Amino acid sequence: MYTLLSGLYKYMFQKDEYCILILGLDNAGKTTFLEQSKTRFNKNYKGMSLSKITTTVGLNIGTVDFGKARLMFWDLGGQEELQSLWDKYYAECHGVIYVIDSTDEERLSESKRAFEKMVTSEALDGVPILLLANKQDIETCLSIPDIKTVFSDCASKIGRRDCLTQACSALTGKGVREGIEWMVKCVVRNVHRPPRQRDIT
Ligand SMILES: Nc1nc2c(ncn2[C@@H]2O[C@H](COP(=O)(O)OP(=O)(O)OP(=O)(O)O)[C@@H](O)[C@H]2O)c(=O)[nH]1
Ligand SMILES: [Mg+2]
Repeated sequence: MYTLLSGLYKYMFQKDEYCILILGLDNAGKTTFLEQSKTRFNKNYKGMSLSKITTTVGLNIGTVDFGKARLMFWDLGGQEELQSLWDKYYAECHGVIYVIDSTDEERLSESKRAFEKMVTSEALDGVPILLLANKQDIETCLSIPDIKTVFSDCASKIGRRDCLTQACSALTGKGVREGIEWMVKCVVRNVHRPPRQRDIT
């Protein structure tokens, strides 16, 4: 009887919380992606105007619920001097969304270097990674195959964890739902990083 009641309590008043880091170079579109996600998935969220977003110096936080799962997003600043802060969050996170500016061919190798450094961190072993090829609404952007080719030599470092490259426009919202739904599926099935239980009363 106790087990039944505690199970019912958990079902009704607790969420499985998963922390998702949003990383990538400055100007990639991380905060725009976070705002777009909050607006799309939270019915009563009155989003800020996407054009008013400025560069992130600290940390932006946002949550999105998917049934019993709650994703807690941590959006960090991508400027070079802020990248040294990224690894402080690795041990606590359940998934990483790595945002690439598909229009910035010049900085693509810089983005790849930052990605490689991140993905080789032991504290992120087995954590699913979503590579978001952002700004696909701009006609002159690099295609997904082009980006995959540049990142292909990271394959051995990515290893056997879940990893997906997803075309996206944080500005228009295209690809945002697909990316987040994929991430939910991956973090829920990853037994190596169980969620935190959070009361929602
Ligand atoms: N066209 C287009 N512009 C975008 C898209 N996503 C973001 N932007 C623009 O790119 C610029 C940077 O966006 P942010 O979301 O601030 O980038 P960020 O990655 O959070 O940057 P930092 O906070 O400095 O690390 C802004 O002018 C956005 O409007 C997109 O999908 N399409
Ligand atoms: Mg930002």
